Amino acid sequence: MTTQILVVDDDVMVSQVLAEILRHAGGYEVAIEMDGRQVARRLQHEKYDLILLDIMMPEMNGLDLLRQLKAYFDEVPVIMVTAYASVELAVEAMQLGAADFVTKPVEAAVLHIRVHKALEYARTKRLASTDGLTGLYNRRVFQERLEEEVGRANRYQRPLSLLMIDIDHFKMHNDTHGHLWGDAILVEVGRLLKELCRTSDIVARYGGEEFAMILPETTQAQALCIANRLRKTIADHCFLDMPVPGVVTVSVGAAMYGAMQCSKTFLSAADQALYAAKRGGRNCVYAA
Ligand code: GH3
Ligand code: MG
Ligand code: MG
Repeated sequence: MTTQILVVDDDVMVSQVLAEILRHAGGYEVAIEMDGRQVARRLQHEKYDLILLDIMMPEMNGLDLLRQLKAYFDEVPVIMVTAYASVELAVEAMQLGAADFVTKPVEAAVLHIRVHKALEYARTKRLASTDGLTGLYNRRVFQERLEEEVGRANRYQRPLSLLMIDIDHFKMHNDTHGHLWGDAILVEVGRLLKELCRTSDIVARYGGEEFAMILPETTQAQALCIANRLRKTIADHCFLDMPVPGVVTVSVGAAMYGAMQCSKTFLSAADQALYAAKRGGRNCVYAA
């Protein structure tokens, strides 16, 4: 798959030159956006592996745009393009989370190296934070994010909920159809979970056939509603060209964060609710 790069610069000459340098290197597909205000909207529909971002633009300051990108599209590395005289701004950008910066006039060899390094770093980061099979966050990221969200819920007295989701009789799927079939079910369940949640929710593969979902700003009633929607969607889904639904089902345990609770007891509450759902007959949702 070719690497997709978005060049954001209001100067038509500069953006053309940057795009040409990258295209000439080969292996990159380059798009140009001259209006900084359009970038966030573009990223919602188009997938980019890297962004080259001009610091000085008339409609929107590059640093403000960078803040926005880091808040909503943190996984996409951003390299700032700056005039030689504004290196302080580039330093500020690095503090805000830019992957790197290049100064104008941009030298082809320098740009190649910086882009290559930023892409490599993003790849390494992705490998360290996601599960290789489903592409969801791994357990380590889940634990970190849970700590963060528990801290936030405590500080600002905000609602926070947690779902533990386990595929029912998964061993039987493996034993009957083989592990590749089992793997494909895991991928499909992961995809459905991701599709059904909000962008602010955190979906992770907790272990084998167990998934976890952190739902910030979500009350118990809302969490149960989401959990039931997930459960029903999966139960109604036809997996892997199987003509009948109901082949794969999940049990869900839901817990709402209680003031001053630690992340461990919060997680344990959701886990106990999950076991209750298993005892209660599976393909159901139980609250802690
Ligand atoms: P329950 O309804 O009680 O959850 O039963 P279960 O069969 O789903 O639970 P159990 O813990 O007995 O079995 C889980 C199985 O998941 C066993 C393990 O081999 C399988 N598993 C774990 N990770 C993977 C994986 O990455 N791929 C595949 N194919 N199977 C996996
Ligand atoms: Mg299971
Ligand atoms: Mg299990």
